[in-house]
Amino acid sequence: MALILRESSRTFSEYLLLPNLTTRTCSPNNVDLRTPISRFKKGAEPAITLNIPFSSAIMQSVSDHNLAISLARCGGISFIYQSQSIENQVKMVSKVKNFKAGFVRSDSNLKPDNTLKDVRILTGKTEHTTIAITEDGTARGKLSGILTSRDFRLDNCDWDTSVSKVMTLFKDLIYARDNITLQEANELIWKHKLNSLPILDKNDNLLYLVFRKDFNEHMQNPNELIDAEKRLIVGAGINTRDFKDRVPALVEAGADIICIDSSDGFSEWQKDTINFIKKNYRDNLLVGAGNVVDKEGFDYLAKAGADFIKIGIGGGSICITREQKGLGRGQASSVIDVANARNEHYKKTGEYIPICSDGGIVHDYHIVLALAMGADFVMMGRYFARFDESPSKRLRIQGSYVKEYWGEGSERALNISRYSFGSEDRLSFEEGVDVYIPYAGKLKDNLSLTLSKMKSTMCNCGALSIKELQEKARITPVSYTTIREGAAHDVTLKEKDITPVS
Ligand code: MZP
Repeated sequence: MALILRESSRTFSEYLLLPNLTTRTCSPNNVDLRTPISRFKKGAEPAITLNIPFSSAIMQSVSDHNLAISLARCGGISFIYQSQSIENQVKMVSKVKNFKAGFVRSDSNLKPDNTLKDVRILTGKTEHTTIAITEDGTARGKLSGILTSRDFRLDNCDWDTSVSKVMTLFKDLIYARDNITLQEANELIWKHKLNSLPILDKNDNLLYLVFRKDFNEHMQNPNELIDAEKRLIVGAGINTRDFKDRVPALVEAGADIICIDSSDGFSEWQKDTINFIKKNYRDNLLVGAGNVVDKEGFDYLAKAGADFIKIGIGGGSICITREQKGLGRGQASSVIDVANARNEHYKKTGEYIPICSDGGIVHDYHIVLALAMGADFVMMGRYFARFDESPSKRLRIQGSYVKEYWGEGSERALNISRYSFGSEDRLSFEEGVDVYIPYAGKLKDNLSLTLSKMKSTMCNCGALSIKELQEKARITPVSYTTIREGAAHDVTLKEKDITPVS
């Protein structure tokens, strides 16, 4: 007969946190959300520490280079999706690694013999008023000059005048070379009262422009997650099939950490993949594995050598694995069980393996619960897919803006390597759905609201760090009526668009 667990499986919504003594030092400004993402020995430092405990899901509708750049600039990490060709994934990773905050590739470019009429057409399209004039009219051409709206009068000019007659000539420009830091570039901008500073290679080809107007924004990203060379940190998904080709290509592109993308990580294929990585790269390449939901799964992947372990089966907002296959476990129960196994492993071996709660975060407080239950960081799909920076389309449906979001197990994503076994080469049935979610605007704005709520909750729990939260938090299971009592009840909510009757 099957082994039947006594405890039923629970989700985050079935728990609440109890307040602890909030001391005077407990203010949100003092809360430190840094957290390890890779295996480390007692007393040592992990190779990568996140500045906020957030990672974005290995999904087509979530983690491309744009989202990865925005999230890393806020202190978290994206894992660029692997359900695409190696070549495309490598391009995305390279874009993140080559991104230089504040160094913008010029999107308005003309040749010296273009006319002011061409300028009018171009600025009408881009709405940008700084135009790089290069010999061949491309963003990477040899710089001939810069033209801005201050170089000619809109109300009194001959539209057939050639650009070369009015632009600031190259010989009169202040520019810098590629090895300049952002801070040095900004100092030059202020010193010479410039609006923009061209950055050139040694042959005077244009590489980037640094704009004065972006100065403040750069100063506002103190949490940026960067490597030793000050490049943004990025992760990448891999699978258990083409890893022998995909991993070297991702390493070459500069991926800082990789993660095996699978709906069920308790498998010999994961072990083989980790073995390959550890044999060829030793500890120079960090690899996460998963997903698992219990001690057995954790112990297997820990022994195989995973640097972090991801938890969750069936809890994702777009996931129908539990309906289709009757497989999975409530996310809270999974995290609690795996966290206990991780702590046991730490006690026994002195080796700490970070764990990630993946999927099923509905409310911001669920993140705090996941951390309090032992997770070191969370991975989210729906949360990030709502933002401008995610790769999916924004649409307007019945007057409201929505974004598209689809599961990796849906027909649309066709992520065969995540859902089928061995060398099976087709999806016989779907495990995910293709949906709309409410559009939410910019990643940075939403993230700062979530972080404020999390820090505030942590202060209520008397904790100034994730570690302290895990040591001090008291958590209670709740009944259905307690959950109902937690929302506004026995009142009539005012609808915002009701017009008062005078
Ligand atoms: P959520 O944040 O939208 O609730 O869940 C995102 C997580 O769901 C992903 O990180 C991944 O583990 C999982 N996922 C992605 N696609 C599917 C599917 O199609 C899925 N079933 O379960």
